[in-house]
Amino acid sequence: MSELQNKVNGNGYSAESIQVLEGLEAVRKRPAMYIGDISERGLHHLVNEVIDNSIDEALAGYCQNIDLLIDKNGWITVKDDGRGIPVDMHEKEGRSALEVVMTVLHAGGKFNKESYKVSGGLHGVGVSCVNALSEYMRAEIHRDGKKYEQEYRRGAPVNPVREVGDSDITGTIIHFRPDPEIFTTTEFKFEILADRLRELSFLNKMIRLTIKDERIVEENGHQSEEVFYSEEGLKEYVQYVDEGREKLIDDVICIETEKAGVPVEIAMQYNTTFNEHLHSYVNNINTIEGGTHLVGFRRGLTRTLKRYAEESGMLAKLKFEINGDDFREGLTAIISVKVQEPQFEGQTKTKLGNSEVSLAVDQAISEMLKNYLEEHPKEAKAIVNKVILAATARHAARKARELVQRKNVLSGSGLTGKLADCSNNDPAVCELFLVEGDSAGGTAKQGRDRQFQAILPLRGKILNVEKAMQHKIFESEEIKNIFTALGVTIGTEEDSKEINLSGLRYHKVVIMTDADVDGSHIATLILTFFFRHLQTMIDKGYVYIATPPLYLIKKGKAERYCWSEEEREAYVKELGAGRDGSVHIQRYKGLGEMNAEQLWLTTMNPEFRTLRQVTIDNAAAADRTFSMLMGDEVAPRREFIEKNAKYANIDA
Ligand code: 0RA
Repeated sequence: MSELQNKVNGNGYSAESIQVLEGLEAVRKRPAMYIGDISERGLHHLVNEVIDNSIDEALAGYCQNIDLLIDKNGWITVKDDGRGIPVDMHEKEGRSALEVVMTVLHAGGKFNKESYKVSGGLHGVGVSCVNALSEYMRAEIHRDGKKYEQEYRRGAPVNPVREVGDSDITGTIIHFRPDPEIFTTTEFKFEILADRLRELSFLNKMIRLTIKDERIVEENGHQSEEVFYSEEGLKEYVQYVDEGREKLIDDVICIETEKAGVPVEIAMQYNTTFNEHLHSYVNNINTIEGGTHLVGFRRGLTRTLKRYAEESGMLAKLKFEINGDDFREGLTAIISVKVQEPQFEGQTKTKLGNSEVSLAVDQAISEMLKNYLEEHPKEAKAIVNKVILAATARHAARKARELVQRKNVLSGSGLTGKLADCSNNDPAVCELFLVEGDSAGGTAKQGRDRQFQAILPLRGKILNVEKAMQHKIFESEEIKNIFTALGVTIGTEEDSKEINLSGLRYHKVVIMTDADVDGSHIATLILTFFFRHLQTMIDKGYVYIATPPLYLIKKGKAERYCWSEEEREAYVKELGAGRDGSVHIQRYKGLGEMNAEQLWLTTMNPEFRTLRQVTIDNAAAADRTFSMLMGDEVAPRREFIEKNAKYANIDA
């Protein structure tokens, strides 16, 4: 009999509740099936799951404040001022409604039928799942002038729901400690949680969300308290994401409506950049793979703008076709829909499949845009001009691209002399190192395992793609080299941004730069390039950052590499500095200071190296970060860099 069941029986619980707990036992056996994974991402998912319940209460109109606390032990408390989870007897189950919500899989939604439950985590698993994966949980309910409480261990109630005092407030307080037996890490990151709250505050206007971190953090500049509140929702979200970009028109175009029973909210704005930035949500979940709502948005936008442009006569002189991409160049838009029974598809289950949503969004955007264009002729003209510019640039880009691809065909594999390729040709095991500078590139070529590691040296600062037009990107020697080495082609006749990964030759691409300011700038430029043009490679987990050591410490025959100041101090102490013989500390400022053997040993050898996988936790936040770091506007960039010493929001 399992530990879980033992505990329950010890408390005299019935056979029925054991059945229920078998459900939670399943969650503990296969946690990844319920929360995605058991690493940092899954861990933070627990918090999202709990907060989503409070958001539902807020969307139902009963809750205005949600407070998240990371206490000094690193444990979580989520408090809301809603009605409080009901504690009365649940007739069918024969126990408190609270206990049912906390211990029965998927009970939360079913149990309150009239509630319009649209929020709910990625997997929509409910708070009972969080309970199952917590070594300890406590629910505190304020309701009907009383305070009630129940505690749980690994999902099993420790006691029945009990009244513990009087109360003059209402609400729900959930405290939990994730189970270290389940998770590979139980350390919560302030930034990840704060980003999610910010996102939720924009997606659900007029709810006050706060976060407070009581842990002692040594780093400077760490903010331990933030409040998120958005009066205007998506409109402010667009302004937030686009803060670092120059506006084409002043207005954010917005709509909040319901079409065919589907609530639709859209906010969009044109800026002077050359990329499109669409972020879409279904029931507060970021649909990174898109889906029917995005299809409807694109279709409605293209049709409405095209009709306006044609009727205005502005396209008369244009010698080539305008395509869908052209209408979205420099467009930032956030689309949020609420769907009663969402069907999520795709690799990461973040692609909306419900066909009825496409028409709803299409109608919403068409109506909003048609009105806007009619009422704002000056702005409408600026938008159409931007579309024409985009079409013209696309034409130029195609010519440049064709030239590159033709050249590749002529020179056989098309690989430049710079690439030192590996001998294996199974992409699954092959690695491409993008190395800063020819000199470090040379060292890496000597040090590598040529069987599966390829080296492409890059000259200093590559093109800042954030500021460049499409055709410039294909004219850049370094970027052409990266595309060619990867074996990735981009753009077809119909879709100039389609990425074709079928020829991809490496499933690990490792960015290897010096561990100094210049090096991290170069790494950021390369990351920006991947984020803007090859994001699917990041999504698939193919992009990594190498971590060369900062120090080599020697004393007599003993030597050790160190990756941080703390490590260095500890080792110097361990060697007993100053007692006998001297300790020699070498600081590596660049890759070039290591010889081939050292570089292999510390940074390239899979047995000893640490690669940091680049992931995107929050696409809209990353979008903003890249535009802040690499965009045109200087003031927000300076402010951003001052606030975030490193890459704050890029979880690299
Ligand atoms: C079911 C019914 C009612 C409220 C809730 C659930 C509820 C759940 C959560 C979870 C976190 N915070 C929450 N707040 C409320 C309504 C009961 C009534 O009619 O008063």
